[in-house]
Order: sequence, then structure tokens, then C-alpha cells
Amino acid sequence: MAAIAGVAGCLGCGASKSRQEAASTAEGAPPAAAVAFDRDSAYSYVAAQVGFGPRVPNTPSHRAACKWLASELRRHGAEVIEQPMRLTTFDNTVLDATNIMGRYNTASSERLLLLAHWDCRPWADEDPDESKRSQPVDGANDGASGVGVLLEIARQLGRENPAKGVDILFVDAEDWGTTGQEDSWALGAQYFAAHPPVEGYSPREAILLDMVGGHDARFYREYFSERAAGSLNASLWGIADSLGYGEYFPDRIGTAVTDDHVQLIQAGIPAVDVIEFSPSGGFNSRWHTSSDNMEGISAETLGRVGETVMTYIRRNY
Ligand code: 1BN
Ligand code: ZN
Repeated sequence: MAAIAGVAGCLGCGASKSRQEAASTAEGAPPAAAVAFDRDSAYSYVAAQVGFGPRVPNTPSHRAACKWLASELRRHGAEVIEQPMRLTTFDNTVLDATNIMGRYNTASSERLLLLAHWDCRPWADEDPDESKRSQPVDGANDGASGVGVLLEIARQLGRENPAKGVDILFVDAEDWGTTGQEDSWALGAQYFAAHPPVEGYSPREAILLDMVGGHDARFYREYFSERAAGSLNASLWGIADSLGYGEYFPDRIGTAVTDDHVQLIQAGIPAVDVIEFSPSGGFNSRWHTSSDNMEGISAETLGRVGETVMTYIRRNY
């Protein structure tokens, strides 16, 4: 519980630095007005998740984190729907998994869906040290970073209910997959797309955040996102540039990455993935290793992503 207290303890302490940063990095044009997004609060939300231990389905850490995520969304004023699922993985493991959705302004039919996966990979199978490859990952970047940004957005939305609808979805069982079997990944998102928890659920668009906390991370316009929702990508990258973050959001089409957003696109929801994946170097070197821990998390990166998405919400919802 100490990590949770840490979240409350730092609220409100980081907004001014990100404003200064935006002011000093914009080229020519004055930076866009800063929105409320506290990067240090987002960082503490990442640390709080890691504090539960690896959130691998069918473990006590996973069950405890599930309860906490739902209670945090409720605490920030969301109407929460939990979607329990029994899922079978590529290696025939049966998982008790849960998607968690927090909803703001449920009366509005014009809705934005924000999502991130909250589970951890059961094996650090990319670890350079072979003896560590059967251990679960902390998932500080791969999982907790996207959720941390979205919990901070939930905190902001709880203070100021949006004019239109915003849903925050934490999908489970993204990371129990295997190379070469595309449908072995994103099991929770597959279930969500096949069984919408709200009748006739049809958000206008969706933004997935995955691996959004790495030091000095660069975000390219992911290829499937660009094909399905190029104008949403253009808006987000334009906002990032106007905030002074163009260096970190290169305005270039990146590699195709199969991730949770592909399930939404296939279900007819235009969706984009904000993900650190370099066209030359691939994923962050900590990906699926025992080093995907808090040492790899940057409050500055969380802030750049969070401010960008929050600005998009303020302008459009
Ligand atoms: C993303 C983060 N993914 C798993 N953790 C999905 C993925 C798996 C993307 C393998 C590319 C290759
Ligand atoms: Zn992963």
C-alpha cells in the first residue's frame, strides 16, 4: 500500500516544469497553452503498479492490481465496468482475466476510447541472460506506462467532466503471446471487440498507449494506425509538435506493429497506437527483459505523451 500513498503524495508537483520545457523547445511559434497533466503523478501511478509485482494473469499480484485499478477509476469519478473473461492461450493455459473500463459522461453518444494493457508478460524471453528468461517481467514500460498515463488522465477528467464521452479501458492478457502466431497476443482486446460490454458500443475513435515511458523515447506514426485513422495520427503529431515535442514525435510513418489497436480496427473502430518502436532499432532494449523496471521509466516521456493526449481531449471532447 506504500506505493499507493506515494501517488497521492506527489499530486500537483510536476506541471510547471513541463510548461517551461514546452516554452523552451518550440521553434518559432509560441507553444500551445499547457493543459493540466501531472507527469510526476503519472510516474507514481507506474510505480504503484510495479509495486504489486508482475501482474501476470492467475497470480495474486494480478488480482490485487485489478481491484486497485477499478477502485482508482471509481475514485476519479468514472462509471466502472469490469469484464471478467476466461481465455485460453497459445500454450493451452486457461487465464482468469478482466478488462476494466472507466467511463466519463455516459450520456454522450460521441465517444473517445483510450486504452492500454495492464497485464505483464510471464517470461522475460528477450533477456540477454538466459537464466532470467523464465522469470516474469515487471512491465514498467510494457503495460504500466500506458496505464499510468491513463490513470492521470482519469484524475484530470474526474475534476472536469468532458463535454463529450471518454472511456478509459485497461485490457488484460495482451502479453501471453508467441512469435509467429499473431492471434496469440491481445487476447483481452480480442474479447472486448467480440463482446462489447455496452450494447451498441461504437466510439468514434480510439487511442492505444503502449510503451510510452522509456527514456528519450521517439514515437513514429505506426503503420496500421496510419492506414485506419491517419487524420487522428496527424492531429496527435501536430499537437505534440505545437507543444514543443516534435523531436520526440518524428512526423514519419513507422513500422507496422501488431498490438491491441488492430483488434479494434478489425471491429470497425478507427484506432491508433502510440508506441515506442524505432524503424531502425525496433523496440526499446528493455522490452521483454528483466530490465523493464522503474529504472527505464522517464517522467518527462510520460508527460510528453500525456500532455499530447490530454490536449487532444480538451480540444475535441
Ligand atoms: C507489444 C508489447 N506486444 C507485446 N508487448 C505485441 C507484439 C508482440 C508486437 C510481438 C510485436 C511483436
Ligand atoms: Zn509485451
